[in-house]
Order: sequence, then structure tokens, then C-alpha cells
Amino acid sequence: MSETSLRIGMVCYPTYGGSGAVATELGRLLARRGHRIHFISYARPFRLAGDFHPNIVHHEIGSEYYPLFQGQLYTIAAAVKMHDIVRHIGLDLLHVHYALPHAISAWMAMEMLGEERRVPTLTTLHGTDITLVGSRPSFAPAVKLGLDKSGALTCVSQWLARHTCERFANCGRLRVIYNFVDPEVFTPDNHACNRRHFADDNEKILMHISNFRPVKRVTDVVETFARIAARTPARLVMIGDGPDREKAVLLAEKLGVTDRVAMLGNQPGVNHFLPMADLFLFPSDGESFGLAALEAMACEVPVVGADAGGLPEVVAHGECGVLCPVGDVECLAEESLRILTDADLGRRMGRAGRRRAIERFAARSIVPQYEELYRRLVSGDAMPSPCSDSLASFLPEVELTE
Ligand code: GMT
Repeated sequence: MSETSLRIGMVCYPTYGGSGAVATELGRLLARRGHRIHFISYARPFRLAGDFHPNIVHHEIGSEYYPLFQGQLYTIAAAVKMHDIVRHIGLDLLHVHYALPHAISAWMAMEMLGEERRVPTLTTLHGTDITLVGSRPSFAPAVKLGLDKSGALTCVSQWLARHTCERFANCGRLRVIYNFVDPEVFTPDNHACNRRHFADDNEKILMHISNFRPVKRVTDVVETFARIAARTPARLVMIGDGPDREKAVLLAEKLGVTDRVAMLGNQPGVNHFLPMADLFLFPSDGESFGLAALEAMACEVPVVGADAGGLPEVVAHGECGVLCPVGDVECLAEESLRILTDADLGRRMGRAGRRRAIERFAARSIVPQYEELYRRLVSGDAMPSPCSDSLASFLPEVELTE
């Protein structure tokens, strides 16, 4: 390993989702800073499409089918792939995104490698790996093992750190590194999409981007929009796909707004779409961070969302958007209308959002935090003792309930 350049295994889900997006953007930026990035995922990460930088390699986790198994034993396949890459190609460290099952697979890989060959591991917790699926009784003890065995742990918000601390302990080892945005990529000046393809000049565009899981409350998006559209000319552009898409479509029909709603499905370059929005709707009931909201802010789009999870750490209420109680579509609609019908307010909030994105969440200040942690890990000086359960030194702004 040279002084400046690291060989990093970046393990993530490749699909449309925040954790894969963060892992990919991080890997791409690290590659440009001279590090060699080995993406390890079951398909090429969606945000990597078309990026063939010489410092980036993708290794595919294969799937083995055998009639005796129920499922494809992804946890083991991922572990063996990590093992193979460390053993045959060589890595300085493994950075795994989403605890389930990647933290467990990483631990298995290190066990297979044995004392002499193992490398440090860092697990980044993204949200639902802790709050939803990772907390299910059939997974939680394994998630806890993965966290305990990881060399270092990061959370994408203070809220997620507190939640992890309450649910899985490990408090003293949790470090918050916020998600980030590249303001050169997410900029209001991107005019790749023609606004007129989606709305007339007198109509406002509301936008929502997510994986349409129940936590995103996409029916709140449609209901809010219907209330807005009844009072001002507007269109809704929904990007993404997932289990609740059908519900959203049916509700739009029921509320008589189908012809005003464009369902675009998954789109790789959301930075092309966001700048044409007048408002971003994000009513999720437990967003650990809300990367899509941050990307909207970077494009000078005000955000109206739910006052829940880690979103208030990203969207400053009243400054770059408004946060309403979860499920309060009346509030979401009224606040949206207030912003949409006052051009000055909308512009002010948009600009404040981009300013906040640049000041607090710019890639250029967040990526070095990961680099610093990598170097500490590689030099064997990463985190305080796993025995310490005090968050104090890591999470100064959090009030603990325990
Ligand atoms: O949004 C999702 O459900 C996908 C999920 C993921 O892991 O892919 O997103 C989580 O990680 C993102 C990146 O750190 C965060 O911005 C999202 O807020 C978080 N989602 C939830 O907590 C629901």
C-alpha cells in the first residue's frame, strides 16, 4: 500500500436505492482521488453505468442455484467473493454498505481468510438495515453479530446512530458520517430535460423520487398532489419503482388526477430531472437521512416532507423547505401551496437548500472523512474500545434516552 493510495473493496446493493447510490458515488470520487476501488455487488451498480474509470473495477457476486436450498445463499456467495478478492487480488480494507447481510458476510470472509490475511472492515449503516428489516427477530441477532465484528461502524445521521445505539448497543463505536452530494453534478443549471415535455409554462412541477416502499408513503404524495392540483395548475412527476407503485396509480385514478401524474419508473440520471421541479415531496415516515431530498436541495428545489427520522438533520424546517407531521396531508398540501404560489419564497428556499447542501453535505468535505477513517483502520487505530457504550464523544448533538 502506498502512502496515498488505498485498495478498497466497496460492497453494496447495485439497485436503485440510497445505500447503493452513496456507495457508488463514494467509490467514484475516491477513484478520482487516486484510490483503487473494487465494487463488489451482484450487478453493476446503477450509478456506475457508463463510468469506466481506470481505478474502478466491478466484481460480480454470482448466484448459485441448488434445488435443496430455499433462496440462493447470497450471504455466503458475498462472503466468498470478498474472501477471493482479498486473497487473490489484494485489498487494504473492505467498506460494506447496509449491514444485512454484508456486515455478516464480511465477518465470514475474514474468518475464512484467517488471522494473517484478514483486512480491516468498515460497515456503513443506512437505515432500514437497522430500523426495519434488520430489527426483525429472524435477523436481529445476526445483524448484532455483524456490527460487533466490524472493525468500524458509521451511520448516515445522528438519528440513525441513536436508533442503532438503542437497538443494538455498540454506541461508543458509532460514528456519524453524513451522506453527501456533488454540487457540480446536482446543480440547478442542468437543463438536460425539457420542462415542456412535462408541463405547460403556467403549471408547477412537483416531484417525488423513491423506491416506492411503504415507508415512503407514496399515497400521501398522490393525495397531497390532488389537493394542490385542485387549487393551482400543477403536474406530478414520480420517479422510481417498488411495491406501492400500483397503490399510487390506483389512488391517482380514484382522485381523478391520472392525466396530471407522470410515472417515469427508475431513471439512472435523476440529476437531469430534479432541476425542472418547483417542489420536492418527501413524506416518508422513517427516513434515516433522505438522500433524494439532499439532491433536490442541491438543485435549488424546496422540500416539503415529514418531520421524522433523520430528515430534519438534512432539511432545515422553514429555511429550505417545510416538515409536517407524518401523514398530515393537509399540512403537506397547504405548505406546498404556500411555497408554490409565492415565487419569492420558493426561490429563497431553493437557494437556501443549495447553500445548506454545499456548506454541510458537499462531497468534498464528507469524502475525506471516510478517507481519514480508512487510514486509521488500516493503521490499526480506528475506533474506541467496543466495550464503551457511551455516545458522548461521537454524537454531541444527540439526547440519549438510555
Ligand atoms: O430508501 C430506501 O429505502 C433505500 C435505503 C437503502 O439502503 O438503499 O435507503 C436508506 O439509505 C439512504 C442512503 O444512506 C438514506 O438516504 C435513506 O434515508 C435510507 N432509507 C430509509 O431509511 C428508509
